[in-house]
Amino acid sequence: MDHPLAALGWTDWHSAHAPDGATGEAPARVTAVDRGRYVVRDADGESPAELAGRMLHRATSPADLPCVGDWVAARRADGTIRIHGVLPRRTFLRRKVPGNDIDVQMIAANVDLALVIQSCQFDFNVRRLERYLATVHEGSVESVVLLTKTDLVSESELAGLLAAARRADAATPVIPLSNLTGAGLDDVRALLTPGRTVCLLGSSGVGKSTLINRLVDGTGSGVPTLPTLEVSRTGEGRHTTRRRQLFVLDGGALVVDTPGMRELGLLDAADGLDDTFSDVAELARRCRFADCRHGSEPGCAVRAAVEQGDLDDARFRSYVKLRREESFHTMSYVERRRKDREFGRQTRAVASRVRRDPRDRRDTR
Ligand SMILES: Nc1nc2c(ncn2[C@@H]2O[C@H](COP(=O)(O)OP(=O)(O)OP(=O)(O)O)[C@@H](O)[C@H]2O)c(=O)[nH]1
Ligand SMILES: [Mg+2]
Ligand SMILES: [Zn+2]
Repeated sequence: MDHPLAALGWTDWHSAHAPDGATGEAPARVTAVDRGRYVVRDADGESPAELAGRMLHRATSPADLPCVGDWVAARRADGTIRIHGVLPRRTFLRRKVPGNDIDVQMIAANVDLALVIQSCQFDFNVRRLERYLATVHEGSVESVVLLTKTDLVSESELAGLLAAARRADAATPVIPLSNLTGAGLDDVRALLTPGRTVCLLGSSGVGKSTLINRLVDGTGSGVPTLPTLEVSRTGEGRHTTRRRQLFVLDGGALVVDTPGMRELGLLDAADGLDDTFSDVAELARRCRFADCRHGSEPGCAVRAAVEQGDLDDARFRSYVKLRREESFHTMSYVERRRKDREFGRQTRAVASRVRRDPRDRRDTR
């Protein structure tokens, strides 16, 4: 028999990996996060929730706190719901925190399928597509690319864009879509099976919220109509959606709308890159040196492929650039965490000394 929470995306994996909760704790799914306030959903419906103080205290990175799509251990008491822990994440979407800070930010968790969306009209960029797909694959999330606003380009332009998008990752299907005419909508609907969690990703203005509105149109669903821009020719970058949110569609699929992201910094995504650039990774296996950076090393199979025209030069350069960025962020992150841990050790050592010898206390002020 199906788990009672299967309709909300709970799987056998979650049953197998959930730790034994304390009595009175039950799993609930986070559907929205807004400046420290949470909304969770279980079989009884949606309710506001707050973090147990201990959780906030113990978190050492934003990634330790619940994000949309997370399953959490929730406890009801005195009319409020408190979140006592984040249950293991089967999959995740995350990025480097924008700006100079080296830390991870969770975009969503327990996502089965990411719809990576670009608009044919102002937004199309294969290099950015590669970046998004690397992030998605790093978190073990399946991907489909949607090219929206096909109503604004000619058939031959569209054919060119589709071919370019397919080259970003040979294993990821690409669906052309117009929210205006409805062309391609059935192909998207076919992906929305009951209990499947689908997250929409892409720049501001590509039509993410408009698509969700189209999907719930006329079904009498409990999902509210999402704010989008007035129908406009471009609709470029206005950041209409403000927060990530998970909705349950009438057909039973779970959809996460996200605000358009300006930056998608790669952190700890080497496998996701190699997965997306499987053609380059395959060639790299034939380089003379196992740690070849495909620069000036002799016997580099990747550069040889570029020279022979077997590998697109722009794609090669994109790979090298993303690899470099990824390893820089990852190294900085590891270094930062090491310092945090050392600092933690020092403060704990001082604290235990203080407990042993109260005279030491003045030193800790
Ligand atoms: N012509 C055309 N316009 C579209 C299509 N899809 C969306 N739009 C328009 O594009 C604009 C932006 O759409 P939104 O759905 O708000 O975009 P979004 O991706 O949710 O943007 P953020 O919430 O800012 O991240 C609106 O004016 C939509 O009407 C489409 O397929 N064709
Ligand atoms: Mg939106
Ligand atoms: Zn090489």
